[in-house]
Formats: sequence, structure tokens, C-alpha cells
Amino acid sequence: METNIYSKTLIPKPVSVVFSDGSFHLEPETTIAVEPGNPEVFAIGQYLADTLTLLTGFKMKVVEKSLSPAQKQITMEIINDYPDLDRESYNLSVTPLGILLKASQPAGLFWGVQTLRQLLPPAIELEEIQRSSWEIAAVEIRDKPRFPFRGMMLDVSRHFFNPAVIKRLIDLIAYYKLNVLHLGLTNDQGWRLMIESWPNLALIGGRTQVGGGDGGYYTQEDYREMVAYAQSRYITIIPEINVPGHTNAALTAYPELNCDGIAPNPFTDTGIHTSSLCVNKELTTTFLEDVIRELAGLTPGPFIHTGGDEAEATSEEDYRKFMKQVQEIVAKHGKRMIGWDEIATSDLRPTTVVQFWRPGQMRLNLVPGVKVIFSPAWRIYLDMKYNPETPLGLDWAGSVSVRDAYDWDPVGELEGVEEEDMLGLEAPLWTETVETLDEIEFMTFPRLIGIGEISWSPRAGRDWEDYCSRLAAHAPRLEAMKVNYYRSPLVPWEKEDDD
Ligand code: TNX
Repeated sequence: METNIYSKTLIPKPVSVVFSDGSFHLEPETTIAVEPGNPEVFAIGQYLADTLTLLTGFKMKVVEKSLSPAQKQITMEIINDYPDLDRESYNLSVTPLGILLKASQPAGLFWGVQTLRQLLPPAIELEEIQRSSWEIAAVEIRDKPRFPFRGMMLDVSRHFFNPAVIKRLIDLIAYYKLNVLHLGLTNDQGWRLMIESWPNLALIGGRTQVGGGDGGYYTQEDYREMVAYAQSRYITIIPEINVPGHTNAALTAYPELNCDGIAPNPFTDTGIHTSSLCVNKELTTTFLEDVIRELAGLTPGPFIHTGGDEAEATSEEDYRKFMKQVQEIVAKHGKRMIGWDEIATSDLRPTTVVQFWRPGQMRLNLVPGVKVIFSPAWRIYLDMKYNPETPLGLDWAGSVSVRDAYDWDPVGELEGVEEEDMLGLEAPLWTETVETLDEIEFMTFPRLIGIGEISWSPRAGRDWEDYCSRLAAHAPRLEAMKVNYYRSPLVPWEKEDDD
């Protein structure tokens, strides 16, 4: 087999890749050596060992690194003497004698492991033992992310997806070094998280979904488990409860939150509705306090998303007052608030984050300090059709081809917003038309892979043709992982039979 090829097809593309001679062979006796006394690093070593053991049939062992490293080891090291390494960066060195992965924090080691997976043949991702020569061409890689925030959003309100689907998605997005999964937990069509102090939100508000199906909700135990799983993949889950609009499901459960006190019918269609919490009622404040307190308790990460989009039934004055209050409550619980770009007209705290999404809204007047997450619908909305023939999806922001999602840069798109104002990018998948894991994968892959590269890799040198050939080379990987990706005709995929 020709060597060196896999280091040429890495996605996202590392900052620097230098090829050298020879290759490292994974053998049954290869061990993974880690820092002594660091359980987090041990867990990453075990994650790599489990992946490799499963696939090669070799029983990979994780051992404590000794002062005189044995040959033929994969070594993981935390180094404190590299001040230029940010918490997610890593250096990976492959020589015929061994593999050395170094980072200043465990997160960097974890991303380095993803690179290592991509340096092995695609069959490494198959779920059964392969007979093969596991060879990695010698290479030196230095790598660090461009943006600290690289995300995907899944709307679990319009259609509900169980924790197993979420875990699968976590594993897939980690492979491309995304580190945020934002869950849209509430909307008109469903409330999907048990709030113990307001149980009917989930019990009644979670009963149905778009199309009238059964819906569902996460218990707090389910939710904690998903958060912990995400943490083990260095992914932050951001919960969104959307207020004050898009609240029909909550109002069916607690009609007293409605100004007229009458329970509306559940929504199972997809139109834009004008439901709203009654923002001036005292009970609404109690509701917010309780929900945000419980959410903060379930959230180890720094962010809570409170929606705020399309609040058409709320006057401008009430909206501003309400947003001030929501920001105060979120801050009281030690979290930073994220809201859709409609919140930018309110008085924002410098810690608040604005998620930009709307076409025609090309200027945001931001208070100094306020950061932006970039999610322009016409580039990044995973629920937009790839082209007019795509059987799923919407098209209000146009079609978003695999090229549209990759061949652009966030800097320069939005007047007055520079690179240092951006936390990063996030690609939302709204699920009005998406009902199954297969459909999630079809809309997400391969567009999200391109978003991953824009978020991680340096802007300099980005090139569609180059990306496209690397993406084509990922087809066997995606197939080995059984991802139902869209074979866009823009990409020179290998023929299906040859894969
Ligand atoms: C607009 S994007 C919405 C969502 C819809 C989506 C469909 C945003 C903040 N609001 O409620 O699901 O368009 O593409």
C-alpha cells in the first residue's frame, strides 16, 4: 500500500503537516503510555485503546509512562512548557519507533486522537475486527483551532430524538473536532426536558411533535447522562429553552403562563406561531427562575441559550424589559446567556452572546465585549435543501450546497464584526422535516464537515478543490461508520463499488 496518503486527507486540515520517512506499525504488543497520576489522560488513553482493540483485535493496554519509554509505544503527554499552546492544541509525531502525542490540556490530546484515527486506514472505523496491516506513515503535525466554539445545533422539539441518537451524533461530530452540541429543547411543538418544579412542561408539553406523533422528553437522568457522554468527548452541551415566543407547548401545560389563562391546542404543524409567555405576569418570573435554576444545575458548561427569536406577539418595550430580566437570572446562576440575533436590540451584558442567523440583518450594534456565534442561514442551516430536488428540508434561505457551506469565511460577512468578536460557528439542524437518525445524518453530512474545517483550520490556504478531494477520500470512513451522508455530485467521490 502506498504510504503517506492519509495525512494528506485530514479534515479539518491541521495547521502544519510535515511528512518524513518510514512508518509506524501497530502491533499486538503496542501499548499506550500515559502520564502517571492523571485519570483524565488515562481515560483518553483508554478511549484510544478501546477504539483500536475493537478494530484490530489486538488487546491494547494503557500503561503508565516510564522514564525510559519503551519502543513501539503510543505515548500521551501533558506538557506545561509550551506557553503558545492553547487548551485544545496538540502536537503529534509519528516515527517508525513510536507515536508521541503532546498537548497542554487533555482536550488537545483528545483532538490529537481524532487525527490519529484519520491517519489509519478507513477500515479502522468498521465495527468488526479487520485483518490488515495497521501502518501509519511518519509525519509531524502541529495543530490548534482557529475558533474556540465549533458547534452544531439539533432541534429536538419539532421532532424528538432519544439519547442514543444524541450520543451517536456526539461521536460523529467529535471525529471532525466540533466541540459544542446545542440542543433546542423547547419550541411551540414540544417541551423536551423534565423540569422537576414544573413537571407538566415535559409530561403535557412533551406529548406530541410535528405531524402529531408521540413526541417524548428527557428525564434529568437521561440529560445528565448525555452531558457526561459529551464531556467524555470534550463536547459542551448547550441547552436552549426558547422564550418568550415559541412557547405553545409550555402554555398547553401551564395555561396560567398565557395572558388569557386559557390552554391553547398543541401545535403539530410547522407554521410560525405567535405564542408567547405573558411577560408581565409575576408567575412568568417564577417560571423563568425555576427553569433556569434547574437548567444551570444540569449544565457544567458556561452557557445557557434562551432563544428569543421571532417573539412577534411581544412589544418592543416588553421584549427589552424581559431580556434584561432573563440575562439577570442567567447571570445569577453563574452562566452566560446566548440568544438569537433578535436580542441584539436589547441592552446586553458584556458577557451575553448573540447568535447571528438572519439574512438581511447584516449589521449588529454590539456592546463592547459581546461575542457573536455565526450561523448565517444561507451558509450553514443544515435544514436547508442541498438543491431544489432534495427530498427533505426547507428552502426559505435558498439551497445550501456542500460548496456553499464550505467556500466562504465568517470574517467580512457581517458589518462591524471582526474575527476577535466571534466565538465561532454553529450549524443548526431544525427538524420540521427531519424525523429519523438517517435523516439527521443525510442533512448533516457532509455539510457539517466543511463547517468543522472552517471553524478549526486556518483561513489562509483554504481551497475548495483541495477540500473536495479530501472530502471524497472520507467516503470510505463515513461508510465504515455507517453514516447516511449525501453523495453530492459536486464532490468527486470514489465509485460506490470501489469503496
Ligand atoms: C427559523 S432560526 C427559526 C426556527 C425554524 C427555522 C427553520 C431561528 C432562530 N428560528 O424556529 O425552525 O427558521 O429553518
